[in-house]
Amino acid sequence: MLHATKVTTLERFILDQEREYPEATGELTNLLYDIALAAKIIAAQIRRAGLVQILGDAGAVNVQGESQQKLDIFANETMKHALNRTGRVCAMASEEDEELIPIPGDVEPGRYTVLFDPLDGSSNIDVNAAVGTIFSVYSRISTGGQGTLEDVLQPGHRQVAAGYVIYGSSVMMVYSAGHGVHGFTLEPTIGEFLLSNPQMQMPRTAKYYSVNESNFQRWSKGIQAAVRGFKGEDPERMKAKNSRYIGSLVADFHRNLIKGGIFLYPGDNRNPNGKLRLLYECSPMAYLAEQAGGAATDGVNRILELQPSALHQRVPLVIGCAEDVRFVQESLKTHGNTL
Ligand code: P6P
Repeated sequence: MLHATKVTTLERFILDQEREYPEATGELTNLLYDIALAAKIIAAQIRRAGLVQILGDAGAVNVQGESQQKLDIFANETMKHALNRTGRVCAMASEEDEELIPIPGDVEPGRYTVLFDPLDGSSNIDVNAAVGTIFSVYSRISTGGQGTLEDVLQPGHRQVAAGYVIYGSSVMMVYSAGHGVHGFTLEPTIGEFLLSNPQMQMPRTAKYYSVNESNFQRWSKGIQAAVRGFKGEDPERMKAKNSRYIGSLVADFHRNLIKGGIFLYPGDNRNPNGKLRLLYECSPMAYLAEQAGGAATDGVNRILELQPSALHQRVPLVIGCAEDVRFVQESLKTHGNTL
């Protein structure tokens, strides 16, 4: 039974945060609502996916050369329409759009840029596995008019907010604006995100390791040694961890955030920079990981310090409990990181 006095909506929580942290402005608050609205619309469409025959490839192919599911397109258009006429955004970037996304000419560009993967893990839709939306928010650098590449190609430590929505057994929005990580669960009967996981903290060590082991033969010796360590090759050094891999970054990250885990998408001798994109997958997840007491590297370097050079550039990712991220760094030092 819902009691208005007992629930904290996303709106009330953000307004309380705004009061507590004077540097937070109403604009960023409203931007997070805009994203929450898009999430509710996407969630509703995903729930209906099996019924309205929008499963299956839309025939188009995205900039990554991956076939676009109709829900990919829907989620992308929903995110763009929720943001582009608010006057809060000067430019956007999306996994589904090759170029920077401008703001309509009749709208005064705002002070933020938003980068997003509108439907990450979409290949899992047809098998009803969890998928997600990932978002990253920066303050613009350029001084007015349409946003430019300079406004989006920023290192992750300059993010003012980041988060994801996971469309799973329930729909959750997890975000940080620099003061901890907070999780909200969608209460569908009232269409509100309610605070369910305040101040989320990653456990100190990982219970799970999460990696696509079919790539094992193509990894560097250092990554191979680290994964053997996670499997308990040297129990004196590290007990064996459970293996869990959903193949959806948001779902794998969300489990690791709550239960404690380490996720790896390393480079290999076929794709030296791995598969995941720096700007709208690795940087926002790294921001959350650090805010929750975890860590994120490309194996060696802190993700949040990488200077992006292109919208869709890929980087290797090692993210999760800080102790285990350090273990991978040590393994690369000891065994080498050449592919
Ligand atoms: P693989 C989904 O396509 C995605 O971009 C991430 O969500 C996920 O972590 C990764 O790719 C899975 O890739 O090669 O293991 O199927």
